[in-house]
Amino acid sequence: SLTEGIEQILNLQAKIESEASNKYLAMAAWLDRNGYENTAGYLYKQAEEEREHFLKVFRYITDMGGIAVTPSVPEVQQEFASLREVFEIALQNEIAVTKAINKVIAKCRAENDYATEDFMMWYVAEQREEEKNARRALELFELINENEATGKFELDVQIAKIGA
Ligand code: OFO
Repeated sequence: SLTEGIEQILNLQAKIESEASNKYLAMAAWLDRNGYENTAGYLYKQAEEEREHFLKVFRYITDMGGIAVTPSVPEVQQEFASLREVFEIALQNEIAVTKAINKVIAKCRAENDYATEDFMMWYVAEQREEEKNARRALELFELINENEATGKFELDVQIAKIGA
């Protein structure tokens, strides 16, 4: 079973994962309509992965006898200044999600909920990977000049390979 505090913070995490999915979806759509079809595909896939992260916490709450609350759907950012800005925001979002996960784990420790702590370790590993990928995407902007004629195209191709 879950304490009230753990149930609450897990529902918050579910909401955060669900929002992460919507944020990637909006980014993917922006990329798509601006000609970046490879990175669009990459972020559509990320959107699906975040949806899975959401469902995984959501179902854990019910599996543990708690009440999983379907999160509301807030507005997300739809417009971006550039390809680079998309990935800068993606990295910031991933860092924020990692912090939220760390808070869940801190709460598990405070309440001696080792089952949930164990469950959350999967997310710790996942975040490590996702932050690394977002950082790698930004590194590519140091290697490929986005202001050169073929730079944007090359970045679109190379960034999309990160997640493959
Ligand atoms: Fe849910 O893995 Fe990133 O945010």
